Amino acid sequence: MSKIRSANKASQKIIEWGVDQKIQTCFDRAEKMKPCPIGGSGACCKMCHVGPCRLVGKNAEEEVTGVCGATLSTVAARNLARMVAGGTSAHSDHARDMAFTLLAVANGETKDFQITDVRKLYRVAGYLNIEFEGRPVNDVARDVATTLLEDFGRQKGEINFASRAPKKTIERWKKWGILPRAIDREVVETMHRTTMGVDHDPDHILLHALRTSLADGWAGSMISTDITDILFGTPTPVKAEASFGIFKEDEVNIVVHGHEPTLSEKIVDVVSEPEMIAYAKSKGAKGINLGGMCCTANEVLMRHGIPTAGGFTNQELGVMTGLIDALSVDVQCIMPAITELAKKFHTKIITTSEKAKIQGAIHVQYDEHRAKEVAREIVRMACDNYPNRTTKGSHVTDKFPMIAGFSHEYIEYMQGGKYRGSFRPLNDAIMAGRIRGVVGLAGCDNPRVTAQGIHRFIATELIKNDVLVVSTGCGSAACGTAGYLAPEMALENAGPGLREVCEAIGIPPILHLGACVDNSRILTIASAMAAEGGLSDEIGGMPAVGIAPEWMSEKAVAIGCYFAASGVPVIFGGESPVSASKEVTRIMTEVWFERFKGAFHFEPDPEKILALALDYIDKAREALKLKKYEPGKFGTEKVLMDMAARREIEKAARPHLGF
Ligand code: MSK
Repeated sequence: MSKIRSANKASQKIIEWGVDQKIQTCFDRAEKMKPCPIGGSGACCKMCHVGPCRLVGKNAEEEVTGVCGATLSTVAARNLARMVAGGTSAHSDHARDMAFTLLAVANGETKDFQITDVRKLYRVAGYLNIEFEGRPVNDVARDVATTLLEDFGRQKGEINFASRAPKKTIERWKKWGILPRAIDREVVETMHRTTMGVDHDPDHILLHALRTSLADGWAGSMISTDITDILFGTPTPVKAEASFGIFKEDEVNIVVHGHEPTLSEKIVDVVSEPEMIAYAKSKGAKGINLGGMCCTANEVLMRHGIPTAGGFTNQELGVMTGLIDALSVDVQCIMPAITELAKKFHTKIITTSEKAKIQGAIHVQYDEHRAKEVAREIVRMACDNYPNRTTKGSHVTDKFPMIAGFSHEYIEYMQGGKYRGSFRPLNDAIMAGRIRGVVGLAGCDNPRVTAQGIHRFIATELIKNDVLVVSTGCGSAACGTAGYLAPEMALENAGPGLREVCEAIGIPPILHLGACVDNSRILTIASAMAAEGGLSDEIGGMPAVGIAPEWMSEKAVAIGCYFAASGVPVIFGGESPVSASKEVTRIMTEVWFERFKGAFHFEPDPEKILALALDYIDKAREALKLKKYEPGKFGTEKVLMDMAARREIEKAARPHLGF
């Protein structure tokens, strides 16, 4: 029996098969490649070629500096700020492409995309003070795209969507000078400030890291989420399946992997075209089966119920099933190792973004002006490759049913229907102690721990403790591939208060909100809860916590920072990338909490992550003078309106709606 490297049984089976076959994966590489303790703790400075300097030793914080005199706290703060800049760039460059696609649609430059959700377009136009009544839809879309594109390059002023935050939250940002001007402006300034010989005050550096991260959360990520909803539809609950059993032995299996939804949306469209199916059949397959991986999976899962094979650590294992005929990748979280691995099987790895090529992959250039044509080319390549499939591979059949598709709009709707939707019932349930608090469970899965295992442990323990979990990214994949995103399975574990609320509305206690850019939905939900009243009147002070127990990406660090700056205490698993500096650790936990009511902790012990999260939630309840949480003992407020009652009201209001 080999070591348990993934908590996902299907993943573990494939890993064990790989060990027998002497096939190397990220799990083997993680074991061989021990993290550098100096870089890993934030104590390595390689900003210039006087160094690199290693600020190590017993009293390094007090006694050691780099050749230029930079202290350990300066170095650690600079390293963290650069991670934030990297993460913000990734989410926001994705958002830029979405804005250009919307502009191309509005200008009639592409026939392959349309505006699917006009209501959402109008909602976003409303946030931007763009007139929409009585105007042609494309004119409104053009104004929305153009206005949002200003959020990238504006030199002075404020990002547009900052106004969606609660007033008090905005006041804190202004007081501490961290309200972002524009995405590119803040990222460039981070790179400038952290280059050799510029900003040396760790607190000052970290404040700018927060400003940059806010440009991610309240601009880049929020822009991406909103435009994706406008173009492809705002998600509503949808049934799907998860894990490697989604692959079909007798069909052409195509997997979309990465983050950007534009090409994958078109692949979704073309796989059901009769000519494509006929083409697959001409190659001996019974049809075409589309699945996803990582966050591109989350995008097409949320809107179309396309099944997911899982998150980050499942990508190589997917290839090792021997069943994937084409793996089409776009950007972010794609391991370059997949091309070497694919040589052992028949899988074609296809890169599609002009920003991302991998040696050994076939490159098919995506172009939004001929998106369907590109999608068809990829599907044909997969079909052509089907006859090359051998029996080689670890064919696991496990799969789990799941429900995804919980946009913030749907969460509002499910609490009262189309005409009475609000966050009142959720706030009431929290006030009464039926729901103890809310946790955003986000972030990657990681081969340095038992992959997916900490997500699953934390998710189960939280719902047992009556904490509602909203999840995104590979955190959702870890829950989905365990069967936790099915109402029945998860409800067996939920505490009595949470179970009652979930049963009344017919939802799982873990709500899949989407891809990692969709953490912006959590900001919108928190703002709506603040506006609803009865809890905190700002995001800070809510009984809410963010947890990323297996994070690995710079994007996760940017997310952690924008939650902290918005007022949410955040706990990440694994070793701290700033552990070398007590001062930086103190600023990110104590000082940020005093200023923003948010904090950023790193805690490798899953039990301690859980205890710290519950402690934050209980202390927030106490500060808000809410009923003390006691399992099974609730206040007397009304139970949420159930689905049947909601339908009755809506039928009476508009019989043609047909909900
Ligand atoms: S894909 S950033 S491993 S969540 Fe968004 Fe997953 Fe983390 Fe990539």
